[in-house]
Amino acid sequence: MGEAYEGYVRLEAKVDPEEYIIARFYLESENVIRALNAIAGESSIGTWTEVKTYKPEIKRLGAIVYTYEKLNEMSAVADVAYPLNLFEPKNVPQLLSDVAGNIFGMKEVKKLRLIDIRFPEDYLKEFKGPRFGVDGIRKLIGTETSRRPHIGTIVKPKVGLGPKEFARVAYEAWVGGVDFVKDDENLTSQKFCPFEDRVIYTLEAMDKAKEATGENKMYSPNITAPYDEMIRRAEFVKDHGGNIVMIDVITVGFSALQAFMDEDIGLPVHAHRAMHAAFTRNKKHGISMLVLAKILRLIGVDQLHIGAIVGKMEAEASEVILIRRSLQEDLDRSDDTLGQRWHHIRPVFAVASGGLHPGSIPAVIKYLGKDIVIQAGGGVHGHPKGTRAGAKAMRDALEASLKGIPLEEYPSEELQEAISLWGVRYE
Ligand code: CAP
Ligand code: MG
Repeated sequence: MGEAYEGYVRLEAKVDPEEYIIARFYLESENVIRALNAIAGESSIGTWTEVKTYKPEIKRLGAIVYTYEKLNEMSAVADVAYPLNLFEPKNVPQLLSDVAGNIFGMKEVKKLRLIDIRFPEDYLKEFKGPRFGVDGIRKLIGTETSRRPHIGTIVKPKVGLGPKEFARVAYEAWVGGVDFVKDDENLTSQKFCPFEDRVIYTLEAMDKAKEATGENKMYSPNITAPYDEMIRRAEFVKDHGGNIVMIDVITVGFSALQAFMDEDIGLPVHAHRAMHAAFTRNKKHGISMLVLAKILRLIGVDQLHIGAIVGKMEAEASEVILIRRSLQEDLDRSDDTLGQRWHHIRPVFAVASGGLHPGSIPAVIKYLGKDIVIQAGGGVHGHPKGTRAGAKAMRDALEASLKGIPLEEYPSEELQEAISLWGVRYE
């Protein structure tokens, strides 16, 4: 080991999962064993040839392929153990440069997908995880006892409304019955809707909506920007009485996200995952959403988009269910994963979004349970009677679903109109 790409496949090795970070890969290669050696070598201590600078004691930092299963002559699933000393504590960019770095581009592999990752307690302990998480956000809305799903909307059109129009639409949605209003991922601070104006008007509208409904509400402005500006925007939201912010967590980058969390600004973070599908979607190459979700829980986002199963975005039910579980539960190996115990790291509120409408709610709850924010943009503002009616239809659909009443039988004009337009999904 350490000498070119050889000696990393060690099926006899005893691997204590508390002493390694373990990564599970799917790979395709003309020579599976050579590829496994290349993957473990390049992602730890090796390179393509022997080097004169190598010292035997460096071997202890080498990754170990301790189990693999060939699916056919040219593909396999393998578990690779990375000694903890290979990693700098609490440095997610470094973690990814290691286990998800050069290896995706090596000639030895035709395809490579990081399917799963498992962190031992020693690695987890440096991270704080979500400061609010499921229970913290439930406290803000007042659903600690009912434990019902939260209903949200994204103001639509995605961009184009001015600050006052935006605030008016948000008000209509809150009064209609949603708990949570958010900016879209591509709305930040464009000329037609400057961030500060939008936040001021929308938080004023939120106060009025709280008074009108007697309910707590949340507004999540999108603070995505270069780092310093992101901090400035978060402080601005806080100073104006805001109670959550949204970040496009992939496009801002892991370094910015980690640093932002360490500022401990005191607001929960709604994580939008725009761009994730560039590397999560291909089932044979890239990084799975499960891995991404585990990393984001570690870094500490409080709400995370996971896919809606019955919506407009590609999402396989079994995968989305597993992602939801990994955000909120400990997993063990019988789940056909590497397992994960989360210790002190709090659960994350999962978010189902993308192409949803009132009629989607029974299916979303069936698949994803109640610790979920169910969001609809088009499915609220596209209601024939407008935003307030769309929001009411969402809330009525939630009530009906929680009471086990078929939506078609629920006495709500707004809901019935929504169903005639978009239908109902029970699964
Ligand atoms: C939903 C949404 C979200 C998607 C992204 C949108 O709007 O705001 O960005 O949910 O996908 O713009 O599409 P609609 P995901 O309700 O109008 O579809 O949640 O899977 O990351
Ligand atoms: Mg969006």
